[in-house]
Amino acid sequence: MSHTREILVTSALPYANGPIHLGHLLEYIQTDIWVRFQKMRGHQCTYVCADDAHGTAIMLKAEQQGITPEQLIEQVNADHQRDFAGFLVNFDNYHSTHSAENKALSEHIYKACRDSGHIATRSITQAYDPEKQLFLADRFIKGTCPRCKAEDQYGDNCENCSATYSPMELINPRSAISGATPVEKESTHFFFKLPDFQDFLKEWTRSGTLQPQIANKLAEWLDAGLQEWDISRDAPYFGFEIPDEPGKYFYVWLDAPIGYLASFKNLCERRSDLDFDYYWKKDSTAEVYHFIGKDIINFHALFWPSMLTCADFRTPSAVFAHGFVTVDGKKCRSRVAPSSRPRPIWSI
Ligand code: B3M
Ligand code: ZN
Repeated sequence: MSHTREILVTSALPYANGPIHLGHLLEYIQTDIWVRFQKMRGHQCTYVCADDAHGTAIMLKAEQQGITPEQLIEQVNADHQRDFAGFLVNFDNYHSTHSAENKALSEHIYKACRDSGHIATRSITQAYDPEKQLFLADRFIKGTCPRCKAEDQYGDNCENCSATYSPMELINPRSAISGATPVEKESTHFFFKLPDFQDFLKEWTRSGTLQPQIANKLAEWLDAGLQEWDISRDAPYFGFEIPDEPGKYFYVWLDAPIGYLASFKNLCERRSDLDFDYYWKKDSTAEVYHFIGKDIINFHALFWPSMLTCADFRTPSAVFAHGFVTVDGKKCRSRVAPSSRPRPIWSI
């Protein structure tokens, strides 16, 4: 069959630390309908996805269950694929970010950013769990709010009085993992120099790639000035080690969108009618669309096009952002709930 357009479509990659819920399904079913429509029109339309398999939450959950992270992500991948099949979400490929393709592509993109001068290195101070020997992200620290004295609040904001603070300002801060009192500790981190892409992004976000409401929201950030993005995490971490930097790992959000490329590459290896380089070369006439939730627009419309540009890949044709499923006006285990929202460690 002859086709007139070549279209690659993705949905956000679900975290490999829990089951698919209603909020996820909104997005996959929406994308699936769009893909089916394009296929029915006779276009070559390819829908890829993958599990987002890295990060501290996955490492800790595997530990709790007494299994390796590799075992955990394999089980969750099987569950996810079963549930998607049950809802007839028809991916052309479902892969994992913990894959050989993703490792190679992440290293390639990182090196392109580094070698063109867009990676900075500096020492930062963070909270550290001396018992567990682990740097603690804000959501893994709890204590009493310094303002209203509400107990059991997370490290970055108070759910009672909405105060925002740094975790070490909490009264009686403790690690949500071990209960130990965190100490401050320095380590070297790697940063992607997002401000270098300010002009490019001002142009790109207004070039028809985004819904106007989304472009307006991004314009607020772009006008306020962009910050460098911390792309590294210290061992122990479940992810890919940074090339030439032993003990340092890519932050999960660095290799997550690269998972779109990796899943497509994995498919291209078995499909002679699909050419990875043709789809992803600069100025390709193929089209690339990402369906995502509005909470992760910064990753897809700021960091992602900048990183792709650095590595001489094309940028997405458009990013389609949707809102949240609500029941009686409340987020119903919406897409951010199970993983990226602060939650106590015992219910991760
Ligand atoms: N796993 C978070 C989320 O589902 C993250 C998406 C990755 S998309 C590259 O909201
Ligand atoms: Zn408070």
